[in-house]
Amino acid sequence: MAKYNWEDPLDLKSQLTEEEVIVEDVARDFSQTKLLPRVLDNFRNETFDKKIFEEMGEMGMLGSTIEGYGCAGVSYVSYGLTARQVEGVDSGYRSAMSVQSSLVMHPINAFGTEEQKEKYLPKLAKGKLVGAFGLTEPNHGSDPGSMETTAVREGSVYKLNGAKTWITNSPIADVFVVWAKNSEENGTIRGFILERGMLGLSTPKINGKFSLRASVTGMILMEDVEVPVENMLPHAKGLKGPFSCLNNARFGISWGALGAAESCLKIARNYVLDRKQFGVPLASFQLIQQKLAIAHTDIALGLQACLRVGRLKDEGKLAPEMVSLIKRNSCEKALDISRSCRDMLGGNGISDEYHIIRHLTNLEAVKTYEGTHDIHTLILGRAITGIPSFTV
Ligand code: TGC
Ligand code: FAD
Repeated sequence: MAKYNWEDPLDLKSQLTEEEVIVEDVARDFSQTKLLPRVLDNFRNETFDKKIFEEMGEMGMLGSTIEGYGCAGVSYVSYGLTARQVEGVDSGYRSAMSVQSSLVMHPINAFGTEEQKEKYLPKLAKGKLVGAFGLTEPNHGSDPGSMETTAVREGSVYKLNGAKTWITNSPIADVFVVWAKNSEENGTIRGFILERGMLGLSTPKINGKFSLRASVTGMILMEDVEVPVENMLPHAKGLKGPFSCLNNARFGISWGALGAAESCLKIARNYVLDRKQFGVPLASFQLIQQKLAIAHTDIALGLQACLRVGRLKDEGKLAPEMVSLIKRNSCEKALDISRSCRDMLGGNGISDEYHIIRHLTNLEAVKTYEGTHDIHTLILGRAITGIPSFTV
């Protein structure tokens, strides 16, 4: 009979390849030694240390699934395990990594020319360049198909006009993958690579977030920005382009959110074993044990689902709805877990010294970005019934 290991109840580790175990160990070590010591300061002061990109680059954590161009070329399961470890420290750091890897490097690799790949990918992989992804607009979040940003061809350039908002990394980014409607093609959505310094481009920071304070978020404002025609991504046409990037990022979030939940559970478990009320440790009470058991079960089942989807993705058998299923489940469960772990710490639960409240407020945004919880519900509803219910 096997012995039950509460830290890995369904023996996830035994289902990983040797390479995946090593990748996760490296990511865990990096996250605990390089990220954890910074997080309280970054979160309290709403700052982000740009050096983190170079440090992640040195560890092969940026664009890690890409083959060549200085990237590690590991499996999507490895990418998920890395997100799990990074988000175990803070969702904001995972955000920075996800955007660079899935939303900037992936579209350049999948839809770009050889020249674009050679120009941008090696520097993005090393964290020498920082990227941002502009899809959401002030008037169009869940419905990016209605975007207003335009690209108008004038000789050797496209002129871009419009505004993108809630853009991770934008105030510190060097390179921007921006989606716009191309007037030459009846408003077909196309991706363009913009660079900091282009005239008419500005990236104001959004201040005052109560969530993801260790990640920098801003806008991308474009007023007649002249983008050379060779900066258009030639192999992405229509919404499929940005949506296929979202499949990768949402997959990483599914693992990451559960990484944050695992951290909350570990902190709460230690706390209730130590803290005594009514003469006994809190961990002796049945109501406390029930909270731990629910969190523990949801994490174990959620991780198994992420692993299954990762294996299918690596085998080229992924349907995008599978990603909606795990993104929706992981974020909802992680948020519930963070709330019940916060509760187990009583008053101390609201202090950032104990970390759980930070994860909790982060997970509010994680549940919203990359498709809100309800949008993923509707994607699954459409798949089940065949009836799209996004509009009346
Ligand atoms: P719909 O008609 O369903 O589809 C339009 C075209 O796109 C194709 N498609 C996909 N392709 C690949 N992967 C997917 N997941 C796809 N989903 C759809 C589809 O086949 C179709 O292709 P074609 O050839 O027939 O034209 O589109 P719709 O306009 O009805 O929209 C449906 C809806 C609501 C599900 C979609 O718009 C949606 O997912 N909305 C949510 C928006 C969103 O997720 N935004 C994320 C912004 S980026 C971000 O949040 C980064 S945070 C990062 C961080 O900090 O970690
Ligand atoms: P809305 O679309 O206005 O939704 C508001 C509410 O209405 C939600 O509850 C939603 O579920 C609901 N709703 C909307 N449509 C329907 C419907 N059809 N049926 C039922 N309910 C509906 N975007 C980027 O492009 N790049 C980034 O890097 C990026 N980073 C982000 C970082 C942060 C910290 C945050 C908070 C957001 C980021 N986003 C980014 C934007 C994010 O993707 C959007 O916030 C998200 O898609 C939701 O859009 P919205 O905020 O406009 O909300």
